Amino acid sequence: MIDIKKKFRTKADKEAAEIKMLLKENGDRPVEEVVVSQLYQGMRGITSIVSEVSLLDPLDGIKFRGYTIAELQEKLPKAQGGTEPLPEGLFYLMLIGELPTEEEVKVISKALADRSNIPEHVFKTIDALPISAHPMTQFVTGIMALQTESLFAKAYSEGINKKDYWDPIFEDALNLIARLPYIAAYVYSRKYRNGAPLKSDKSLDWAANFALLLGYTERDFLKLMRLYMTIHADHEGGNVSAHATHLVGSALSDPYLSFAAGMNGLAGPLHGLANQEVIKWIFEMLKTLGTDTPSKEQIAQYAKDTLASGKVIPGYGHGVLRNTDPRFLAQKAFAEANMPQDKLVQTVWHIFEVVPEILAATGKVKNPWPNVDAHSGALLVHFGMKEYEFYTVLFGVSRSLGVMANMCWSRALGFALERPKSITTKAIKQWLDEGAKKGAL
Ligand code: NMX
Ligand code: MLT
Repeated sequence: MIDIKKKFRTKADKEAAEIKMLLKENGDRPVEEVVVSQLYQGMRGITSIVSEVSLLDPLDGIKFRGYTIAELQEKLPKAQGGTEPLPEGLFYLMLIGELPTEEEVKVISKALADRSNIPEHVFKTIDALPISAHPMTQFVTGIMALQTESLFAKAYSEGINKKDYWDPIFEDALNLIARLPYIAAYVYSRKYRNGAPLKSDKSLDWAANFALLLGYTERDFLKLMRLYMTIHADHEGGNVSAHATHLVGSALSDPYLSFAAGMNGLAGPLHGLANQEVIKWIFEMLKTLGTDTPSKEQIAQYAKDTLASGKVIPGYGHGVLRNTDPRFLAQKAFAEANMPQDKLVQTVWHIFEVVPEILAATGKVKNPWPNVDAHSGALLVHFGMKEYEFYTVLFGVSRSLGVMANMCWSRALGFALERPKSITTKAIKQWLDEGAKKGAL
């Protein structure tokens, strides 16, 4: 681990020097034009954040340090006898910027296993919530309770030099990633398994141990968890969970506080909660239609009725993507290989065949194609995890890999407090009037 940390510092020093030069030579150059409508449309398309660990292409989807998901599936180390990449390897790639060796992945797996102890008060804090509390509420409460362990917060209160911020941030990031599966599994057991004690095996890789903690031992479920934890890890810096983590972190809030903020964003139905909404929508459809094998015509009518009642079709559309999400396709390929006859999975595929055309016909939906959330639930249901309110917690555990790697970079590069300018409609009108008078607009 010491070597990986040193490697990170060396890479960060080099990059910091390059950024300094880039700013010296190009700091005044305009990036792009921002039009008035973008201010009212969630800043869509405004390039304004630097995140080094992944980049989203509207057509090709996410690339982690330049590698697509298909490339990661081929190039990242796998568990013995496994078919899917180890998410620890992706974390290494995001952190260091190079593909890891099997040995380096083992070092990360072991470091995470060694750091997974959780103080008792965290569980007691979760226990103070009613069982009925949403799993995301319980998960975030656990993360907040764990903030007592922040090494960065301690170091800051003791007067750490700003040049050294990255070091306790790095340690906190690793500790948090190591501990999250235990908090998530505790919430799952508490809410759905009568508080059955958690079983773990620290010799396993991070995702496989997480599966075990959740009480799932089937080999194919372990494979699914490795895939799931890899594909949900990051989606460049502007999505709500990554951006919220980054924003809060820019105030030098520690990784626990920052990640909790990101998770509160992930818990929204237009973002990560969409994975529960998808399965809920499908289950309601099956119930309404009285069948578990709806025809494409029935699905099409149900989708049209959903739109007519002023609701979104969950799992479809995206703020940046303009094509079928490769994360959807990776899950589809997993299902084709492992459960092609599953009725629910087939329904997901039939929805994929009919919904894009219906959304495109509205004339307003910019991306009628499925996103990552359209497929994930059906895979989980196949293995018996039907408690769909828990799905966003799984997404959150995976997202820690990307946002924590990014946070290490942000502090190592000394990124500034994020504080964009806001404006009133009155001020915009004034500016437009003055521009028109001067003939400038
Ligand atoms: N079903 C119905 N209407 C939609 C959908 C959809 N799946 N997607 C977009 N629209 C509507 C959208 O509500 C907006 O309507 P209005 O003008 O009446 O406000 C219009 O189409 C234009 O929206 P877009 O510019 O295409 O999408 P935007 O960038 O604003 O929003 C999402 C992106 C992801 C929020 C949107 O597509 C959506 O609500 N999808 C369903 C929820 C979902 O699957 N979210 C998960 C995203 C992935 N993730 O994990 O975070
Ligand atoms: C994500 O994985 O964060 C989602 O696809 C949302 C996004 O990128 O905006």
